[in-house]
Amino acid sequence: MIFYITTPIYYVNDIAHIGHSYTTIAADIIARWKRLNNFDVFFLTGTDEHGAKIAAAAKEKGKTPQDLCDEMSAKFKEVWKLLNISYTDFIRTTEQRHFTAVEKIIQILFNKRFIFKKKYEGLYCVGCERFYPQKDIDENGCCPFHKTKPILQSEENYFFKLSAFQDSILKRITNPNHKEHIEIQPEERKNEIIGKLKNGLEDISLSRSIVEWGIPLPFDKKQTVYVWVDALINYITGIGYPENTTKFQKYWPADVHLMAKDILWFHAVIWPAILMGAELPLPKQVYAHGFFTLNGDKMSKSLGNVISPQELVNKYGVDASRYLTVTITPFGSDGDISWQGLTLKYNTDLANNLGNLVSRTIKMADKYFNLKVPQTNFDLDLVKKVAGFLKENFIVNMNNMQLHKASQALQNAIALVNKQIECDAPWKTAKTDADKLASYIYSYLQAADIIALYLLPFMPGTAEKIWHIMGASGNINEIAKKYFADFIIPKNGFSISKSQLQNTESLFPRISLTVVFNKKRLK
Ligand code: ME8
Repeated sequence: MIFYITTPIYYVNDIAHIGHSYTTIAADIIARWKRLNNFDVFFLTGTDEHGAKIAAAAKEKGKTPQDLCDEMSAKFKEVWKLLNISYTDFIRTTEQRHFTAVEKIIQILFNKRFIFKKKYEGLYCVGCERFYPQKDIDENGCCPFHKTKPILQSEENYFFKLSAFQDSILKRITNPNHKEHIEIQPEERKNEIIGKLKNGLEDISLSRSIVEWGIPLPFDKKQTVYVWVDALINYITGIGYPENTTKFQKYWPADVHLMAKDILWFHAVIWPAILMGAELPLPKQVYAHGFFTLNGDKMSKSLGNVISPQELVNKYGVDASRYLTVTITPFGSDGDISWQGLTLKYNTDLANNLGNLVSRTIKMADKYFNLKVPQTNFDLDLVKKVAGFLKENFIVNMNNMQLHKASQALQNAIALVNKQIECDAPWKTAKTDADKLASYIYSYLQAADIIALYLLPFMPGTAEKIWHIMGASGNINEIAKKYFADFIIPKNGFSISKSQLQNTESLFPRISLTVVFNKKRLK
């Protein structure tokens, strides 16, 4: 079973912020989930390094564009390492392999007469790297996204006959039975795309004569390939196109292109048109999640209100940052975030719910059995309940990219065990029935074990830590793969060691909200 997932390739004019890490962590969670389900996963991310925006950023910093790209793409890689992102490959559009792929695709489109020369005048937003038709400019004459005035540019460019693909794209998006169906998610964003498609498609400029920092057109070296066309092709370069046919055929078409709604149009319309023009299969799904705002404002460096992944990690640790980033808003919808909201969720879900379950179970094992819990008359009821609940509520949501719902199922499963502990009141049983007490605590350990397996995609380090703390036997990843194949509850021996007791305390220390209400950060 093959699974190919991509993130956008990010512009290197700036460093990664929480918006970029949102998409990348989400893709990582899905990639890890698929691996646990025994898929052969290819997970591609990378950096978008050409175009006017990058050239301008380099000039401003007094660097060559290539130096800026080298420096910034290395920074993106560092952030992904920090966040434990398990990508298969990291593509940079300045790599030779990408030049080869772009030249090949452009030449095919040219040979098939989908490219023609035309004089064009239009309003160009460098921030978006695109021309805007007058009707899409806002009432202040600005780009609807960047709120800056686009520049009137007049050029003789090569154009791509996007209009030729209008009907075929519409059919492929709207008809789920089409053999080349592209599923656009979520539904409301699909409807927006359909609406726009029905209004008609205009041909788009495919080259720039005034942008030097790009890939020269194979048939006219005075012009460079428009950065968006260049960028989209990364999805096939990354899996070996055109030179490694075996690898390319193994992974293409992509199962999911993941991104935010800002760039859905490029992925849902322009990319399929390029692929159709080149007679290549279309991606199976394009998923556009929502946009984060911070305390009600668009995040931007100029407003000074950007949350960086490093800041998050400093405050919450790696796994909690992964968890909070992807679960703080419903996946697919826009959402406003704040330090206060993140910390509240940290304390509720991680310190109080998950951390508490692990810590109280281990403490009881220590207090009542000196960490050696006897396996007498072990009752599986609670474990079966937790396992059944997760199987029913977690998996379906993961497979539908409803990450916030899947994580909520996990929280509910943890709460279920915590509630059972309250209800059993083992501290009372301790006075009367040692066998029953052992069976209680053993069942909490077993239930926490199952929870750790499901926690793996979201919090790989924490899941492994919990596994170790509980002294569960075997490699958690291997056991999880087996578990998700047949759902037979692993019968673990627990050999908890004294040294692990401290680790329990440090899993998720509570964070005081006063620390978060740093006046400088809040408006
Ligand atoms: O658009 N909320 O790169 P980019 C949620 N190079 N997600 C956000 C976000 C926010 N506030 N801000 C950014 C480009 N993102 C092109 C892509 S792909 C062939 C070329 C995430 O650096 C989200 O995934 O501007 C969004 O689509 C992407 O970063 C835009 O990254």
